[in-house]
Amino acid sequence: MNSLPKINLDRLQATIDTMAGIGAKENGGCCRISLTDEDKLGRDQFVTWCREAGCGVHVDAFGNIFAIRAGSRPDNAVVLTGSHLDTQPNGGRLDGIYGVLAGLEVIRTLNDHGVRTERAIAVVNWTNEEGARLSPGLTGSSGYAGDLDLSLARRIVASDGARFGDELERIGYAGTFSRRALDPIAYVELHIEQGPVLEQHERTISVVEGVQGVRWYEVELRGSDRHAGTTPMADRQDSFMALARIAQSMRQAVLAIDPDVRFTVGRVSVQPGSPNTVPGFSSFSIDLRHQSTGLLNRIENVLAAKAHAIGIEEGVETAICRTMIVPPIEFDKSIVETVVSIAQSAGCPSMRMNSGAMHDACRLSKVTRTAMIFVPSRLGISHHEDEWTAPDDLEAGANVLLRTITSLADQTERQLNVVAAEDVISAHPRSLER
Ligand code: HGY
Ligand code: MN
Ligand code: MN
Repeated sequence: MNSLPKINLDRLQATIDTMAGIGAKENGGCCRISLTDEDKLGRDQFVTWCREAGCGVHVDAFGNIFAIRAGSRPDNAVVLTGSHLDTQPNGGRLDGIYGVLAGLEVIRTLNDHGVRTERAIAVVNWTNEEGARLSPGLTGSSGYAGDLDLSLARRIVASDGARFGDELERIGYAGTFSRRALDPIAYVELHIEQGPVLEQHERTISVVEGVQGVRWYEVELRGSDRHAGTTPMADRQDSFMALARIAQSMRQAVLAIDPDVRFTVGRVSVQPGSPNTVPGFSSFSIDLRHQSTGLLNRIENVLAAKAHAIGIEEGVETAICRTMIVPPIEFDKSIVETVVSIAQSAGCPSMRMNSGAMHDACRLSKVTRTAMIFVPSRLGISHHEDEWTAPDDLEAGANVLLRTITSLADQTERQLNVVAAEDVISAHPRSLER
């Protein structure tokens, strides 16, 4: 394994820079929101690079792009890696992109050195991981894993009124590749941490053991439009004032249950949006995260109760709807141990951790052995243009990915199962539940 080649950092960085130029923002970040014109340009560039690297490129009905480097065995049991090329509105240049382009760099490196793996290696760009415009996120990976019907996905409406299915066709990425044509024996996703833990612990690599649970909600408040000057304050059904009270009281209640919960209101709509009309309709999104399903269930009831009670006080009708659920995930123990030993043998200071961010890997873990590798994020900043990771860390992460992927691509099914069975016996059970 030590004789394996190393990735080319200059090439990886140049590739990331070129991708960051598509949808570039003034402060070094990137806006390449899923299924926009910029997303199409980013996808086209990725496809060009993959073809130049000798890969077969395929697109499925969710717009997921698979670039496949053939192995020496004729079956379709590939080792899959990748992430997402779509960004947040004020996104960085690494969130998701690093994992996709490091996967491409693995293939380029194997090509440079004429390394043939037994199994094929595939790099995937999942559609709409972020869900910034078309909510919920993880759309492509959810569809691939069988968690989301194509007909439902195609009807997802963007915040600007566009539909997922129409937009996918518009940018030319509604494909026909069948999931059955690709049978991954493992999925390994490389990502930036997006939080401060690795930097605080002065480690280069995180071997990710699991991901906390995530739930998204939409809350709708219906009052009545009225004149702002003539309607006495006591006679109003002001949807925005109800919204403000509900959001505040939800946050207070959630933090009283557990200060470790993450509660975010990231999108608010107030209608009709005129300064001199009392707004009759308002809505807002909630992103809620924690490691315990039981606690998330409890909080969900509290959120519904708060909305209902304050809605009555304010004279508005309330409706709360859960739009996404990603349960807490534990990754495959055998691959986690493989990554631990590869990071050790590569001399990378590493640690195990759970992910605060959600990832396509959460969905993939339902259908194949899955694990993730993190590298540090400067000051833990992400979903911000200042997102940055030191070049040495980008290089270390990509080299650990290279070794992990090639190791899995050359293991037989029996070897994989033996490792898994040994782990079941020796591992200390570590529940994500509290
Ligand atoms: O929401 C998330 O955690 C991810 O960055 N999309
Ligand atoms: Mn991401
Ligand atoms: Mn993100």
